[in-house]
Amino acid sequence: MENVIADDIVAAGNAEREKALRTDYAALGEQLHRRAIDIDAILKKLEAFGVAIPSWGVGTGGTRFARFPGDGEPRDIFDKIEDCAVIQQLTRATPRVSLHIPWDKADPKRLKQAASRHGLGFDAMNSNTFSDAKDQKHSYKFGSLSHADPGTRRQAVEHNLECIEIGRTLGSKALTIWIGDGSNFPGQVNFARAFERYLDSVRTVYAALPDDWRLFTEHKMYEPAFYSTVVQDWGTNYIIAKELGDKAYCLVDLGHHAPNVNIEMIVSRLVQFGKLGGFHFNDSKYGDDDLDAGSIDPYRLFLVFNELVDAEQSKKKGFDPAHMLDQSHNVTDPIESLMLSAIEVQRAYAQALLVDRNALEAYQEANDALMATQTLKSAYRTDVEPILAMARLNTGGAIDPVAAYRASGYRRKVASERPAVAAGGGGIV
Ligand SMILES: [Mn+2]
Repeated sequence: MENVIADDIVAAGNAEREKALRTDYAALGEQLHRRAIDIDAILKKLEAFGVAIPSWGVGTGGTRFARFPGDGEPRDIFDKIEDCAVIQQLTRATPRVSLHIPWDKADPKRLKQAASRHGLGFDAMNSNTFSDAKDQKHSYKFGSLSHADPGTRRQAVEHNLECIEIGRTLGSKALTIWIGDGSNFPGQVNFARAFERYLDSVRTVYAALPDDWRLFTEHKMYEPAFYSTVVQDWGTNYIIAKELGDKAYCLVDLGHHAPNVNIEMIVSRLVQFGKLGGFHFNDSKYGDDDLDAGSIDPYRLFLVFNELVDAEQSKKKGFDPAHMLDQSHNVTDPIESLMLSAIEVQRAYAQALLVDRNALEAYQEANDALMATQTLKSAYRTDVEPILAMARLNTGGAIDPVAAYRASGYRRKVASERPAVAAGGGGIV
């Protein structure tokens, strides 16, 4: 396996920090021991935990107003894989890349080689019927899988079938469908007919799914359509997964809900009825869906993981959610943002593992609201950084990934090798 960042740079940074880390880890271990928690068992779980990087996330995003390109942005999927390899090498938390077709279209053999050279695998495939590809026959201006015209729907279905075919050769095991279909004016679209057409289309895609694959459908409240959206919320998404069958699951993108919606409760419902497929992690403040995971409301991220750990520990049948980041970086180096976001997701998982579930249940049964919520808070307040850093050290990563990355000069190096790119995928789904 080929490391992109020189091993001696990572080793030098770790040597500087290892002693302090071991002291902090031992102190936290003692503290957790008093709470009857085995720190090494938590560490093992964290070492095995991964979240996928979206290929489009390593380029600078942009808004509908402007895009301000960064230095040394990836020019194609092979540059993107190299950037993803840096994130994985330093964090050891992102072993897979989630591809987007057609943005990442390339010879599958070369793709596979490029990824395995860096020890990376492929996560869910993402189709794109929310923008028109070059030379495509029918436009998606008025929709894709739910379009009024059967020819346009067929084209959108065929694109999804192609994504499955590409994914098969790459070793992917899932297809994620998000569509921008909807309307901007009351009366523009008949809600029921549009949804019926969507279901018809997606049934054809589902029928082509290999036996060991899963289909994830992703809901989003609005944007690009601003009056109505065909797959607008988790209720509609649940209906889709239910209509399609056992291989169909709902994907929850944290930024795709109205502000203040209780997302952890949606997660619980989907888990309870066996339809939680996975996540696109990010954060948001208003109606946006692109800020760095854990940057605005880390407590909410923790509460989501609290539900996931609850499900994991109660050994719910078929419970195996996919974890992916989906965010867009406008003012930071995408590699740094993605490294820290992956760590934020890990942190929420580690904190959720610390919840005393027996105590919590007892407080719930006794209607002790105050102590129940304190049980969550005491897990959330624990600084688990030594566990995360130790997991990185043990698996060959960097104790401080951003410091190692900056010391490596990687961005300066690729800036001189990669001519500036004007456009690129913007992390908009
Ligand atoms: Mn998404």
